[in-house]
Amino acid sequence: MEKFLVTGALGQIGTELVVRLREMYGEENVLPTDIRMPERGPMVGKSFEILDVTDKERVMEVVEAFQPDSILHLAALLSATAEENPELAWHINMGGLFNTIEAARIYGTQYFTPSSIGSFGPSTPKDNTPQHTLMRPTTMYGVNKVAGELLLDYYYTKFGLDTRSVRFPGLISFMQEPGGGTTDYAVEIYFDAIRKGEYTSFIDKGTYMDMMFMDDAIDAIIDLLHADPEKLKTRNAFNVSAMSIEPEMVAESIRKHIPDFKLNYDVDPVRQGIAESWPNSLDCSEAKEQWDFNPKYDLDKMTEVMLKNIKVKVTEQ
Ligand code: AKB
Repeated sequence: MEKFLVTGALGQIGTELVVRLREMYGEENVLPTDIRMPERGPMVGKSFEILDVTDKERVMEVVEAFQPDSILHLAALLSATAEENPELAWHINMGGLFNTIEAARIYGTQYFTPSSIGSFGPSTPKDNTPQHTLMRPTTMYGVNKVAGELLLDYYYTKFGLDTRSVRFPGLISFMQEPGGGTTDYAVEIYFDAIRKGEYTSFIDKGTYMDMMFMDDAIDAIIDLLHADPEKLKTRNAFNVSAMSIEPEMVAESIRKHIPDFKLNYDVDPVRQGIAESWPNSLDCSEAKEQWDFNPKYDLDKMTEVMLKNIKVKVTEQ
């Protein structure tokens, strides 16, 4: 049975990825790690390691002890937090990536880490952004993501490391709210729709960004990890997305279930600036051609699942 080590396991992606991997491969074959122990949720009381990815010695120790087949490195600061503290972002995002990819090289594991739409910048073509194009981001997060993509290519070419990655758009989930991202409005809006019947968006009307429901994101990671290596020509990161949306479109979709839902705006100039430097929509054809990327959720289907599950969550609280 394959074994997976996950860093940043208590984050938005890790929370759902660990559950899915454990369902597929068994609890003993998936080791979640993070800088703190889980206090609630499905990881409580199961095997878990405290791991600060900037501590190289400890990264090596945990990898050596668990002997994973794949390292899934998720620990990172998101775009808005990284912009508030660029030095810390460099330390965590680049330090963590370097230590974990080195561990993958030394212990001969497969390596996955997500890139992002944040790797693009204002000079990138905005619509149907190609897989291979200008990448000159103007945020620290974007600089980290481009450097990360280049490292994945470097380790693949120089050391033959089995590197795999995707450029994730905003990820939308009800299990774990994100923190510090530019696309977070698209998650908050659903929680506030249930809790308050209204939402004040920090991203302006008409600002299009790519998004994807978390189920599709988890499928994408697992499918890419198992894709035939012979067919993978892209080793830095594949464009992936399920929808290109802006706040009014999400509000309209919510109103199909909550007709009185109100959307207000109080635009945050920092996050708005970041959003405007990112693409409106991505061309995902290489992911479709090389490993059959095929997201299942469009906006309305996602809205239905989000509202239903958040309602249950909020009622139980
Ligand atoms: C963020 O907004 O920072 C992330 C991302 C798109 O990488 N969700």
